[in-house]
Amino acid sequence: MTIRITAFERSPDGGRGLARDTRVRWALEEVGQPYEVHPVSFAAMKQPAHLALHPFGQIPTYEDGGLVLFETGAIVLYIADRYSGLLPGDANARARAISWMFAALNTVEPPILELTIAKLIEGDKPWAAERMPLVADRIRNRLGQLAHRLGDAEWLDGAFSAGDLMMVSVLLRLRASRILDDYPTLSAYVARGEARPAYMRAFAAQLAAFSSAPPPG
Ligand code: GTB
Repeated sequence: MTIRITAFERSPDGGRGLARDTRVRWALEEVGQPYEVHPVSFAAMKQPAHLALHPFGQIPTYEDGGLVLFETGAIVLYIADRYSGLLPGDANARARAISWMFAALNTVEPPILELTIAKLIEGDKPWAAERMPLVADRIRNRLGQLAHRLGDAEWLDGAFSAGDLMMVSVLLRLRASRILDDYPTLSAYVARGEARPAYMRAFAAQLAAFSSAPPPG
């Protein structure tokens, strides 16, 4: 049975690859596994059929035979564990790569999500402008620490791994804010991720799906 994932029928980002299905597509491309995509509308995501796959009514989900997964961290870890190409064979190196996956999701992504919330959801509040520098400072703090650890290395810990896949995916969301421009080594790191053929295939696939989707009704 072919692996099946869900993705936005029409992504609000206009096909810039920022929705979280892109990281799952990227992981599948890295390990060379074919997959099919089931597009879902915002309304369908909250219906029982989708809630049976994802308790929070979100995308992406992952189905393979009888296995149903949600949460991109769990999905990418499953893919990396099941197929070769995203985690090193050495047990310690493997554990370190998984640490970077968790760091991307639990330490670096939260302040970046705060920025999205501050802009898109709280932007019209009277205190929004006052809060924005605090939100940006939290991101800068993390980026400074990450840049320090990366140094001049190509990837976070030896060869490219699921840890880098997740970190690059998370950092990509900063592009529109230009904050990343102040961290040239991180910008170059993200560019290296985007230049990987597997990422380019994943990006093109989500863009094609967006282009061919019917206009929102
Ligand atoms: N922790 C979960 C995971 O990692 O899988 C989070 C999943 C999640 O947030 N899914 C979002 C969703 O389904 C899509 S990716 N949202 C609909 C809902 O909650 O009702 C988040 C996202 C959405 C849009 C953009 N964008 O347009 O730029 C970027 C990212």
